Amino acid sequence: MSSFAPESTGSGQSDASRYAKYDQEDAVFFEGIDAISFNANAGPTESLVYKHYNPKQEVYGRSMEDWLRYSVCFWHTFRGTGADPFGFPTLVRPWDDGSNSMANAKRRLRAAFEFFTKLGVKYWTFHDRDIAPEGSTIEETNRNLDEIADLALKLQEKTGVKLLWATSNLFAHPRYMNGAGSNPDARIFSYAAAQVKKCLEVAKRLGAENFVFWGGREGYHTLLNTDILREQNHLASFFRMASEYKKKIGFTGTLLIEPKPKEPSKHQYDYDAMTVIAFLKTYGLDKEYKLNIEPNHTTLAGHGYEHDVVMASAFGMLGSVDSNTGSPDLGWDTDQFPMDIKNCTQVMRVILDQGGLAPGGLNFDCKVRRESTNLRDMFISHIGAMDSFARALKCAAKIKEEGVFTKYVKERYSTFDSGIGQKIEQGTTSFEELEKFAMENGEPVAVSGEQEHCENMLNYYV
Ligand code: XUL
Ligand code: CO
Repeated sequence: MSSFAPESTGSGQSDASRYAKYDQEDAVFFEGIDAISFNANAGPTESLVYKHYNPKQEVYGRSMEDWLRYSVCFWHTFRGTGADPFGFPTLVRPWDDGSNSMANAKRRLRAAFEFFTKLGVKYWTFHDRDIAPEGSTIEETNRNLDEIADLALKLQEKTGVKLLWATSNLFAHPRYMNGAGSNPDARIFSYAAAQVKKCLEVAKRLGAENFVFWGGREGYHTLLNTDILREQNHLASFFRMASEYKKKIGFTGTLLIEPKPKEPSKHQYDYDAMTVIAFLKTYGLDKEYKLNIEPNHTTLAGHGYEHDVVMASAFGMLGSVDSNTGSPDLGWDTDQFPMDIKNCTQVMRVILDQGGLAPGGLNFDCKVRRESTNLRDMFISHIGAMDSFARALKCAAKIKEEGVFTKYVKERYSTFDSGIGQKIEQGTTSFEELEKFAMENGEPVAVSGEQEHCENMLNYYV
């Protein structure tokens, strides 16, 4: 929320009748926008149509919708206001009175399910506090969440839209300013545990296929006041208890940790994929958790777009993807819709290689720009991103089918397939034997890495 902006969003007008029509069960929120269809021949100015995403079309042995498992996030698309540190909200939705009331929460949820349905997306994601207002006690907050979950369940059953994942917002409320699971105060640690406990129960009730932890405030701003070892020990205990409680209530969704190096904290413990994998292995939690990778976080960590997706998958830990992008010329989390086919293709290559993402998916943790103020921009942005990944799926499938990279990379490591290389891989040699081998064979000829050749090959497919 902006330091200049008022607390509430929307018009601030208290005329209840303006919103009353949206309280009806059969209310229409996106008038004039029909279900989005596929037309491969649509022209460049036609934006409310899929030109590549054809859900039932088979690609590389499965339907597009099976490979892609698209999901819309509730927080950006139905709680985003366009407010930034310099300006007021710009995204005023006709059904949203800007209040934190239960009636407003229900209107937003109904609008969301109409949106998912018209877009043709089968999954959604939310934070507990996106969908239901916080009360003045834990009991009141939980009652609010249960009442909204009742409606969510009804809407899920009516539309067939499913919950990809739920998560607890452990970063927005002032109580969490110094963290949740890594907070220096045990009373706040306990409060966060109570919040996650409830959210796991709700996730189970709504059939969530995963549950995400993103630790925006699990980190530090200065080392001068921070015991980093105790904080990470506590965080590991938090994750251990979450996993124990998941099993206790019979929730079968996968637990996922979403790495991010910084923002809002100066340094976040879940810095990037390899840091989280090392953390999980250090604390013996690597069988209980996988990773939800967001490429905009990867680039904030100073890596290339697909780096963390590749790393997590290589170690069997890629659970889901928050498929967005940053702006490489900016240094923060812009959460833009992914429109770069080459980046998307690199991600889809990994997903095909590991045989799919299920029970994870491609969740659009993306927001329209604060200048994109039309209701139709909500659709156009998602359609553009879905078409980008559908195109990427086709490119990646062709790359896999023709196998040029597989062959090229295999050949590059072929000295490890037999002889001394095979012994190295099998762990059956020693420095003494390797020294003897090196002396007998003389100076090895260095082989070109041929990066430009590889880049040309990629360009051929994209
Ligand atoms: C923040 C972010 C979150 C998580 C869920 O950068 O990506 O929205 O995805 O808390
Ligand atoms: Co995210």
